[in-house]
Order: sequence, then C-alpha cells, then structure tokens
Amino acid sequence: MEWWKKAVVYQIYPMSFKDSNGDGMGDLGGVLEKVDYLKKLGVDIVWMTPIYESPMDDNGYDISDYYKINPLFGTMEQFEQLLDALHERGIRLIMDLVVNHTSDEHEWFRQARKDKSSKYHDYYIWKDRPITDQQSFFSGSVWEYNEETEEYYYHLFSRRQPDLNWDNPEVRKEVYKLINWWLDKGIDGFRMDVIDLIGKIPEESIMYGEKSHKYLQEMYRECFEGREAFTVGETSFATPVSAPLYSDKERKELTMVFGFEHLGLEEVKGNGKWDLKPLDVNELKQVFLVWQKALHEKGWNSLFWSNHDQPRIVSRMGNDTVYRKESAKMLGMILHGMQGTPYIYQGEEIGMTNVKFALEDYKDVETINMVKEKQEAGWSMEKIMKGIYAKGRDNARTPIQWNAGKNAGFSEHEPWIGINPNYKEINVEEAIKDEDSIFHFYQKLIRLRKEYEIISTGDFELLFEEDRRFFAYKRQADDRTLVVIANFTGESVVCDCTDEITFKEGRVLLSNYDRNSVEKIMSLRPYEAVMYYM
Ligand code: ISL
Repeated sequence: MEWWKKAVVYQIYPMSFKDSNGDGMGDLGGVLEKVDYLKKLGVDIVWMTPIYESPMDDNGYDISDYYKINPLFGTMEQFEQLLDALHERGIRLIMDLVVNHTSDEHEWFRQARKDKSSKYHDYYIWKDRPITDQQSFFSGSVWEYNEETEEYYYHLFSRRQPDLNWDNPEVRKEVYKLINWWLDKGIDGFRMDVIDLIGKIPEESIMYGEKSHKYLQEMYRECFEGREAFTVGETSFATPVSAPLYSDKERKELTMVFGFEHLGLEEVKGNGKWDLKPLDVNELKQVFLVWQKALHEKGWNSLFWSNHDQPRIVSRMGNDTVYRKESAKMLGMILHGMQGTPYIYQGEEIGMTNVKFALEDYKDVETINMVKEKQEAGWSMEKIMKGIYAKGRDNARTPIQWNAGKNAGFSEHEPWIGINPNYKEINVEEAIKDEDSIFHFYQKLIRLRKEYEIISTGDFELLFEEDRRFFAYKRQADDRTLVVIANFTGESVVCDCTDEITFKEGRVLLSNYDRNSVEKIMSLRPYEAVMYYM
C-alpha cells in the first residue's frame, strides 16, 4: 500500500499559528517552535499555506515572487531549518501552489499591463471589452479595466489576483520550473490552489475539465514523474465523476483531490455561500456515501471538515457550548473512520470555535467585499452578520490558542486579527494536560489509522441511512468489520441495531464517553460516538 494511504495531514495557516518575532503575525520561527507539538499529535505531513513574497491582498494567495519567502514570515534559511526539523521528526512538508493566478505585483503582470507587445502580456487573459457578465468569487465583475493598454484583464478572485493564461505554453513552462525548483529543494509535494480552474475558457465556462486534465498530465510528466512527491488538488468543482479522473494512479495527474460537496449543503442552491439553510444530516450522509463509493479502488479521497476558508466544524455541525468536547470528538471519529487521507486544520485538534466580531474587526477580503455587495443588494445588516458568523473565513483564521496567558500565548504583540475570547478555557496547554481532551482523542484517531488497515482499505456502507439522528456506517475488508455509530443530536437516543447490524465478538476501539462494549439495543448519550472492530 502507498505510504500516504495511512497518512494524516496537518494544515498550518502560518499567519495565525505562532508568532516568534513579536510583530503580531505568525511566522516560520513560530512553526519551528512547535514541531514537537506536531510530532506529539502524530501527523505525517504538514501542509503550509502560502509563505511566498506577496502584498497580502488575499493573505498570501496573491504571489509576487514564487522563489522568495515573504519577510513577514521569515527568511529562506529559516524555511530550510524548518524543513530539516520536520524531516528529522519523520514529518513531510508540502507547500501551497497558487498558479491559477499571480499577484498584480508579480513582475510578469507589471510587464504585461504596461505593454501589449511584451511577451508577458500573453501570460494573462485580456479582452477589449468585458465579454461576459460573470462575477468573481470575491464580488464584482471578473473583468477589470487596465488603462495602459485600454483592455480588460480577467480575474476569478480579487482584482489584485489576475488569472494566468494556461493556454500559453510559456506560462506552463514557468510553472513547471518553479515546481521543480521547490521539489529540488527537498519539499515533499504540493497542495494546488483551485487547480481545476486552469482549464477555463472565459467565454464559456470556468470549469473545463478536459483541458485541466491535459495540463495536469503534462505537469506530472514535467515535474512529478519518478519522484515520490505527494499532491492534492483543491478542486471546488470536482464531482464523484471527475474526482476519480484526477486521482486515478494510472492517469498520472494528482495523488488526490479535495471535494467540497459535503461543505455546500447549508447553502441555498444557486445563491452563493452566504444565503443559508439548516443542514440536513441525511444529505450529508448521502454525499459521503457517494464519494466513498466513487473513489473506492478507483482513486483516493481527501477527508476534511475545515480549512482556512471554512468555519470551525464544531460550531458548524456540532455544539460549541454545552457539548463542545463530545461533539468535536464525534465529528472527528466520523471523518477519520472513512477511507481517504484525513486533513486536520490547525486548532481543530483542540476544538476551536467560530467567533463573532464587530464588523470593523474582520480582515478577509472576501468578507469585506461581500458586505458592500449585499448592502447594495438590499440585504439587512442582520442577515449579513448572520452569514459572516456562520461562514466568514476569519472564523478559521483567529490565532491558535496556545495557553491562557497574554494573547493566548500566540504573540507578545497585539495580534493582526482578534483572538477568540474563549482562549482561557480552550487552549493547547489545557488540552495536553487533560487526558480526556479532544487533542488526545485526535492522537488516538491518527494512531488507529496506522494500526488498523481496514480503515484504509475497507469498503463503505451506511447504517441507519434514513434516520436523521444517526451518522453510522460499516467498513468491511475480508472477514473483518469496523463499525462507527454516532448520535448526531444533543439528546440521548435509543439505538436499536437489530435490523442494521449483528455484533460479533470484538472490541471498542474508541469512544467519546466511557463505553467499552456495544449492544443490540443501546442508549446513546448526546453526540455519543463509538468505533467497534469485529
Ligand atoms: O472560500 C471560498 C469562498 O467562499 C472558496 O470559494 C474559495 O475561494 C475557493 O475554494 C478557492 O480557495 C483558494 O483560492 C483562493 C484563496 O482565497 C483561498 O484562501 C484558497 O484556499 C484564491 O487563491
């Protein structure tokens, strides 16, 4: 079995992880201070979001030089030191590859916007007029006027993130060059930002799979063939049909991709991410079922509840007040019991929660642009704030709460973004002290994946498929069975397994209460979850 089939990834958003030089912003020195923490948790891979030179219009997803470290985060020497420190501990490091677009301050774009005859002009996408009324992800038209050339350039994200023209072979060559440069430096792979969009045809559709697949295969040949690198595509538009195409080993594209279907179920269809409706647990179960089946032996799943763009999962699908610990563990167990590679977003392992800031304290470009747009569209402030509390990206970007001390132990200085006021109760120091903490539960989840091959290999079947109170499933490999049964509600419920499953002699591998046996009829406490192996 490939090594990554038993691996667990930890995502670091460096700005908010740990500050080492007292400027209020997390940095490489801060990550270096915490490598033993990562080792203690037991993760195999660290994915670090962008640390390259950037004007930080989108917190580093706007890169102005792919070969330089942003001084806000530190130096290249510190980067190399960190890479060594992780490797010494048997942890691999993957970097973020943001090549759908660059910053408007990248040298290529500076040249491109100045001069139509520059070879860099064709590195980007230009039209004489806005040829569509398509909206960018961060509000406003995708077409932005450029005075110098009297043309419009195309940007799917902020206007300071012009899209690269992937149809230009020179662009692709530059991208392959930088990938190889970083791989030669010793990093272990990439998470590829919005990589399913590189095949876009602006006149028709932003999702044009055929071309994306073709370019990814070319990239594989030029960069990854013969290397043991790990790649995961951020593919917001991947479906159970396209995900196996991206991740089928034989096709030589990517190791795996992120599917987002399970995180779009609270959105009113077609209205974007801010218009919300309550989650239907049965829909959630169906989405996982379909993806588990679609990729079983045909590709590979990424398993994730959160990242730097998503709200905190315990606030989103659990209960972040009375049953914070129980529900955070329950959600962890459901996800980590499936087939795929789990990703833990920083702070998830201690059950960090969403925040409610005053409007002026939000920093995210997406949130700021959205407020303007929705106000103009006549939304009430109440509805807008409700959206931000539930879905705003800054929920995931508050500093890691290391201890109950000044600024939660994150920095000596006032942090760049507010700290969640609950840091006195919820912090790493507390979690490590408490044997019963979410941290120790995650530690066990990571260990179980290594000890029980069935977690990586078994097939997947839902139990209690129609019953909204439960999220339960069965994994099967040869004559062994792994069962996960979770009470997805805040009430005690009776779980009658008579028609669902026959328990054989076996053992409880993990419980978020003190359960050490299972029965045909059992009462499950609020958010109780149990993993049983037989
Ligand atoms: O979070 C989103 C908007 O609500 C998503 O649409 C998100 O923008 C999309 O998944 C792409 O995300 C990635 O690329 C963006 C960057 O802002 C995100 O942080 C990154 O994860 C542009 O580079």
